[in-house]
Amino acid sequence: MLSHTFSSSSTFELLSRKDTLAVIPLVKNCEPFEAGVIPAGLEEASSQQMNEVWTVSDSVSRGKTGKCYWSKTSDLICVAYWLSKDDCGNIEDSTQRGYEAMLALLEKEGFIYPFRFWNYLPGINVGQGDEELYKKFCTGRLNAFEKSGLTPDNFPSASALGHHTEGAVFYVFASAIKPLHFNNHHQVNAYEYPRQYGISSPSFARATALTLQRAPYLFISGTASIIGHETVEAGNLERQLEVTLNNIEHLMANANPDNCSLSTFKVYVRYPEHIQRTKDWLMQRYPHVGAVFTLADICRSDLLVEIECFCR
Ligand code: 3EB
Repeated sequence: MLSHTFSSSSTFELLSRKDTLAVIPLVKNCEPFEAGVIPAGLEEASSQQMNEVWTVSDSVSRGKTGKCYWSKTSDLICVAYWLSKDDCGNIEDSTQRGYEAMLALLEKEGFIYPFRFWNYLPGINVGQGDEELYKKFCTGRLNAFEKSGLTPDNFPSASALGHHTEGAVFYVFASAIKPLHFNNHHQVNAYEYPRQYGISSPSFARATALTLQRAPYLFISGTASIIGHETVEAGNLERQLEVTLNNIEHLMANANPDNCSLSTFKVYVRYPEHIQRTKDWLMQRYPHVGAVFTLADICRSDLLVEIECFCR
């Protein structure tokens, strides 16, 4: 059983539990510390002490191989890889190297199916046109996927956000059994976005389903106010929330083979002044879904909010 919870307990206490796969403290630093903890540079929106916790029912082993920090059970591995401030000076090459290292470790450990990636980068919207940092990250990621033989129909679900500190982190969940990836019929497949969004399209699926030890899960990628390939409702927070949740509901209805239910939201809000309105909007409509709110830059500068989901 995999579960995703939010806890204000200390990171050390959470890590001391044998069934903790990963703790993601929502803190400003983005650097490795010890296997199983992933400081990702993302701040909790109201500066509360908060950790995201992924818990399993087996006992977890943890370790470090080269620059990869990992934790695993018999059917699931989590691997994290950090870039230093200097590495981020050449984000394209550093991303490619990082992804290659993670994919090589997955292969070596026998978890050959990456199914969910998170990417947190500094200055994600810095640079004009094709020079934007996010777009260079996309090229590095695609190069690594192509070198490893991963084709678009096998691209995993993902989120890619900007934090406000130095360094970057990528982390991935991977399985030994093949997951099922889905797209959203109301959106152009991300890996087929037209040229105007960059030299290399973003390499991710909209949602990924998999069953571990007979329990089904659905991971929904970071989802935003995009229809077709275009941002809609630029400048309007509530309408962007509506389109975003319509996209999520479409995936719940059409990309959800085991009929999982929404369990948690991880919400990324660009502007601090939008936090309360975002919380109010979601609390009114989804009171039973656990949610954590972070301040982050979304990879298109006209997007105000992005939401990812874990369903079980
Ligand atoms: C979008 O739908 C919004 O590059 O890994 C969402 C989720 C977005 C993942 C990624 C980007 C990524 O295009 C942005």
